[in-house]
Amino acid sequence: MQRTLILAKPDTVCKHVVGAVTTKFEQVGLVLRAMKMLRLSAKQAEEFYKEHLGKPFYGPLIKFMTSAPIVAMVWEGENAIAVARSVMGATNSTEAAIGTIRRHYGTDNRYNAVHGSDSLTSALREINFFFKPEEIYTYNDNDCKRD
Ligand code: IDP
Ligand code: MG
Repeated sequence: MQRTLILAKPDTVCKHVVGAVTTKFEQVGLVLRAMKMLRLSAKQAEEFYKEHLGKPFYGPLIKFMTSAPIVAMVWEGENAIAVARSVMGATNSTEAAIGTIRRHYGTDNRYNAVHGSDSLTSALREINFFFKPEEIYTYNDNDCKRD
């Protein structure tokens, strides 16, 4: 089983579509293991996106990511990283495939609704960035069956 870190970005929160976005991941069979709302500080956003330091979109990206709260989530499943990226669609919302989250809820290549880890290494780093081990929940479907 693989885990991936997903962020509902500030545009998703401000448009009140966190639920709709979350549903998309549930619909492809991924399982929610952790979730929290928070507002990134500039320092946190800079650290999170440090691989993009020096690129022209870095400054505006930090401004966008700190403009309102986000919702961080850990989703788990077979090939969770690739599955989540495929549900999300391409970085530029206008080029994302029809039916994807970014095509539906994003606006352009910055305001693109969601973040998703792009590799196993990033997923590990990004999950640890937002969650302590005890904030990630393992459970199975039978745990909440009626007696
Ligand atoms: P990804 O989110 O699809 O993995 P990355 O290349 O890792 O895309 O870029 C991180 C984020 O930076 C994107 O999700 C988007 O918000 C923003 N971004 C990427 N490329 C551009 C661009 O060319 N213009 C403006 N913003 C961009
Ligand atoms: Mg990326």
